[in-house]
Amino acid sequence: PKLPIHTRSSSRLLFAAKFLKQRESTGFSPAFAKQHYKMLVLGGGSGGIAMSARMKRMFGAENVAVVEPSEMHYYQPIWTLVGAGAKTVASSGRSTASVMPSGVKWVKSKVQEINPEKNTVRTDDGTEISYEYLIVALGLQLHYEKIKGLPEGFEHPNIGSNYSVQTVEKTWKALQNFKEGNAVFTFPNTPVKCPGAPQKIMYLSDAYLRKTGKRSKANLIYNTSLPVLFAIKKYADALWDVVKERDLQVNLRQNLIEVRADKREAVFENLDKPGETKVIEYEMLHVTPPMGPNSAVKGSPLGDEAGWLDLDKESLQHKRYPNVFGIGDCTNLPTPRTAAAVAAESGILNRTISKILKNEKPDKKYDGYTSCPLVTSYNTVILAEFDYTGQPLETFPINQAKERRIMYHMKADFMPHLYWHGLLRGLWGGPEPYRKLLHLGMK
Ligand code: FAD
Ligand code: UQ1
Repeated sequence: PKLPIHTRSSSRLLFAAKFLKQRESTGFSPAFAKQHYKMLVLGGGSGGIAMSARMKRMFGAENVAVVEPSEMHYYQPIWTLVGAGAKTVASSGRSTASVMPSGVKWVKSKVQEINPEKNTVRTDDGTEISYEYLIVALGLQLHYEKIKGLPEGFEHPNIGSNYSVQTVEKTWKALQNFKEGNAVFTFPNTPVKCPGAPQKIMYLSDAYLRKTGKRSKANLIYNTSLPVLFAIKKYADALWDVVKERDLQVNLRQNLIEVRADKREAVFENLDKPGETKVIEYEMLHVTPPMGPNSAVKGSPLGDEAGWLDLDKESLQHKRYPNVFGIGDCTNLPTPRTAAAVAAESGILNRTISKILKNEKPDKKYDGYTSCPLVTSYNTVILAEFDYTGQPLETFPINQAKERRIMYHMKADFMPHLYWHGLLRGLWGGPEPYRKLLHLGMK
């Protein structure tokens, strides 16, 4: 005999519940799962967490979700000091769970596809998430594999890279093991995040080798793809003085194309003389990898020709999709990619979104503020700060191109607190108000 309708449907329900429970316990979300959020944030790095904290205040926690696959969140700027043995790698990381604003949904998977025509995002486990507003904060991608011999070359000693958590401690090992010969530092032929970092580690290595009495047996070489030491003249001039004073060799337009780690050879191409290459034998090699846009952005209609998120450089709103916004390293904003820029952008973007919600025009404009604390030794920093115009935009009413101890303490001791407790909680929007205060009464 047929079961009464209600019994049949309740047994089906029971089956469905069991099925879902089983899927949940294996960590698998079924392909048909669908979710909707008023505000969806892609990426839980510096920009993603800062914006999710701000969006929680604007939309309420239950209306905000962050898609981020990584269990750990890293404060990358400290890796410069980790590579030089001045900080531990453990101090750079906290669990993603601990930095996620409470009540905000953490979708622990990877963005596979963004479809701004349909206002949906698909993750690598097949879940489709729809949104009303989207913030893209996916960062950029490192491409060690674009250098012949890498990443497998990292299995050998004497080579390190401050740009990834897997290789940053290898820099410090290579430095400690240094006996005599060439210490080589590279800068790739692509945009990079924190463009000062590739040379900061050279200054720290120089200081370390002097401290340990090995400097006279070392030849420090900075091979950069760029035609300049630093893009902003005021700071470039100061850095050239440092380079001369410390007897460091700088070669412009030299691009690392191959590492023969077993023979400790690095091969560079001369970007001004196509086809001309040079092999340098090294005792220590620090690699800054080629970098490029995030593949999920590049593979979507949100990217510009090169694949960077195509934003209006003042409002941080997408150029073609008005309900899409972006922040940080994944964007095509014409200013160097740094956490300091993310801080300034987070304040502007918050303002832009609040205006859009009220059907008003964005008013506050991002000026391109970015900053690079150029660590020149274990106790000095040149604090570069500038904007879209390439003009210095300094917070403190002193000449920041001068090497200063106080700025080293700011970088090493104060910045991490400002990051974890200010930026990530959506409370630090960059130093602009303080700059204005500190320059009161001045020109
Ligand atoms: P990130 O913080 O890199 O976050 C991107 C997030 O997106 C990551 O969590 C990643 O897991 C996630 N993601 C990627 N792909 C996907 C996907 N498909 N789906 C879901 N999630 C995804 N800045 C300074 O201001 N000062 C400094 O002194 C400084 N020094 C630096 C030194 C080094 C060695 C390095 C590496 C960086 C330094 N920076 C510095 C730069 C700074 O760390 C970055 O600019 C900043 O973290 C950018 O933030 P973001 O949110 O754009 O990207
Ligand atoms: C900054 O805001 C920031 O983000 C939190 C950094 O990243 C670690 C920086 O390195 C710098 C320099 C700033 C700017 C802050 C001040 C106080 C000048």
